[in-house]
Amino acid sequence: MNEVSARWVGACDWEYRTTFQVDPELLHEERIDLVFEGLDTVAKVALNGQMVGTAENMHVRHRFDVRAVLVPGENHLSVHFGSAIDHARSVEREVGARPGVGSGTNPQLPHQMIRKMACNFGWDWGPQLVTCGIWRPARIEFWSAARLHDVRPLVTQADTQTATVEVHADGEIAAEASGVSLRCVLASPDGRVVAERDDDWSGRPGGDPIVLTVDEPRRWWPIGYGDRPLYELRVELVAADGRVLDVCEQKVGLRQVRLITEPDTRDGGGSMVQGLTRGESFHLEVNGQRVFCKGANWIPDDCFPHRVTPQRYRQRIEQAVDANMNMLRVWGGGIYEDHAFYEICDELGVMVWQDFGFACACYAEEEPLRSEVEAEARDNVARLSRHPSLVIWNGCNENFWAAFDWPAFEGVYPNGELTWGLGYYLDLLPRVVAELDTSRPYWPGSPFSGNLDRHPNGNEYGNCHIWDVWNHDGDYRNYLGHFPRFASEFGYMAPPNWATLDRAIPKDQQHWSSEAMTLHNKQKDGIQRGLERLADSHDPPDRYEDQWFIAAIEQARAIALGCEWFRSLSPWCSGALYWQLNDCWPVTSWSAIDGDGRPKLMWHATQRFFRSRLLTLMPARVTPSGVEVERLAAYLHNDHAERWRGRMQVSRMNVAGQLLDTKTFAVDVAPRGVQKWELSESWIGEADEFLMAHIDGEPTDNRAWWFFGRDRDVEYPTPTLNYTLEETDAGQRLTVASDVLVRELCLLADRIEPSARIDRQLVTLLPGESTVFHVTGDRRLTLEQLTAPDVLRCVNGLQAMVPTPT
Ligand code: BMA
Repeated sequence: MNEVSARWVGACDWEYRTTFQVDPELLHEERIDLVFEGLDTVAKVALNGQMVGTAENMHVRHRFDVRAVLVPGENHLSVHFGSAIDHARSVEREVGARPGVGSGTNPQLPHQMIRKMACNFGWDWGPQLVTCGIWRPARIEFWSAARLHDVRPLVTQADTQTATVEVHADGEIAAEASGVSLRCVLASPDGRVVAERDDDWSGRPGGDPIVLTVDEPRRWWPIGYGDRPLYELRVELVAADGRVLDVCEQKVGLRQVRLITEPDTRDGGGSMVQGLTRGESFHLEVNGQRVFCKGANWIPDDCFPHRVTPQRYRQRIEQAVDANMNMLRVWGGGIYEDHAFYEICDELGVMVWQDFGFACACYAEEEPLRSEVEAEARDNVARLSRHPSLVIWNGCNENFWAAFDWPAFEGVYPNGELTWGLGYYLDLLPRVVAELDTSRPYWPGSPFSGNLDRHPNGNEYGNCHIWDVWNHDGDYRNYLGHFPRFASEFGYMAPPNWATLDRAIPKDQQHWSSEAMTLHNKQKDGIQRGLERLADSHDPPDRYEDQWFIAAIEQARAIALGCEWFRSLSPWCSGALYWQLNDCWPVTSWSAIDGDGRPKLMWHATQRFFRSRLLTLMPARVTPSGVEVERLAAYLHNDHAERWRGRMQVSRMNVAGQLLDTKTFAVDVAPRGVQKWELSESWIGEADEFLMAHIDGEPTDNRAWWFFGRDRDVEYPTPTLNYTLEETDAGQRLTVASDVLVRELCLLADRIEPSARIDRQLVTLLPGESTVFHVTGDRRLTLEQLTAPDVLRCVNGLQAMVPTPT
């Protein structure tokens, strides 16, 4: 409950003070700047009692001239922060109140009236902890003649023969310095100079770039499509007398990105799924190669973002890569992340979809906000344009959709009188991108359908967010009623892992709707909705342990179904980014990784459904009603550059273990292709039946399953499990064998040891099969601990809720 007791912090003004010494020698430099990489947010900066600057935007860098104020010896710096809440309210009075949502169960605050990370005011997964302070590094720069500010190496073209890098160097000339020139040297990843040029330099943004041409470039590719060679760019400012005045070194990835939006020339746009009509493509192409974007949405990884170190970014992004993702969408209600985030993405080949900072609200286009918005767009486009991983700029999160038809936004569009941000998304932001960054596309919104004549969240055009499944329709099989061109959000809630709950929620409050659990579930009606979802397929149990397990399993199944279906729609669909990868604190949310960095069961499911070679059983055609499936088909997804050949076996069985039918097919999937085998209607089975498909030579993890019944209606057999525990150099191996079908076996070892990590979860075994769990952590666990009732669990036995392993 600490969130509530800390809320007063955001309502106060704060002052930060420090004293520092200056070496008199340094005062010989012509210019002295006090530089803040980030001030959060409404600040007045004074040096030695004199005001040197003000700030009202968390998302921009600030530079204040302190030449006249700085003294040799002792100096006193103070930064006074006004309450961000008061500031937002006063701007609201000035420009007029506007609708905004997002804060979930937190008290509603006008987050859109200040340029500060919106979710700091609380979100439907985040606490309301309105921060204030110096959140990124600060320093004093002493310099003479000229300095570099941002270097934007824009890769405007990259094919197999040549790549073009336009080096734009923005900076400043101190006084009368003339004859300053710019020298650019580009070296290949193995250190060979491949391009080099000198030119005059005006220091002004918008000046002519230095154009470097690289022959036979080694191109940067997203993970799964090729390597990620990074070239080294060195840019020097050189004075007339040959002195080097400033240097900037950066890594450059040579790649070309395009967003292809073209009308379909045939029904379904080439998809194997029947029943699709026509619309317009929406896909990203990197180096001329179409990519299917597999990933999730990224939110600030901590409610106090300064705590997110490069190591933590790496851990989180590696978790995304280990789950076979190739894209993260940095969502607009958070922050423009640190370079470290994008550098790791550059290195690992994770494409970044970057939103501008607008989410779920109407944004005034008048002053004092307008200039801040422009400054912020310019600053961040200039700062981040060097990263090859950043493949698309996006105007806003859900603001078109909200203006079109969200109840709280009634009267905003088309005939409303107040501005709501349209001019930002369709004019200001694309203008800034066109001026400063010609190396990647811009798209006005997520979702957006290409023009204002169409609903922004349709299936046939642009990208879409699918929220009616979790929020309204219930049964997650309704994902099958959607056929997006690019699904940039869809989510299903589940609680955090046990060790995370234990840290944050007292034991006696670990139940579905205790006071603490309610505070740690921020969706309006989230508690109730979660219970309704539990009831979709089960008779909800009383014990929280059982509710927890069902919620975690259902989240994994729901998002697996959505992602496998959207992949099956390819090439009609070209992206599945679920909501959301991470959390910023311990909370019941839609995340795959909880607030303490522990993967949920859904993360383990992600490893399978985002595999580059995936076998899945899905409907043969679009089912507008969602749940009713008339025919199934096996789809093989081959995201490799080589063909996928083999023999596929599809079997119809019942949960008692009887084989009812089986078929084999010769498989030959084209590189980067999808192949489909339709099964006859007679393969639609009874509630206690299921289909299983497998390809010779593929690991058993890559089997596809389709269970016809809801758990409530299926009598899974009671397993007699056999266990063996072995010690290994890395940790422990638990082998589990079963005599009967076991559905979704999980080892929830963090219940007994918070540091425990398990390599796999959700393992379905046929009668007579076994599986091995690798356990690592700070402590060895006993067989008894690992096989205790709430630790080793499966779906069998859920009806009775009596754990039955022997
Ligand atoms: C969408 C997102 C977020 C939100 C999520 C869950 O609206 O863009 O704003 O957290 O759904 O409701």
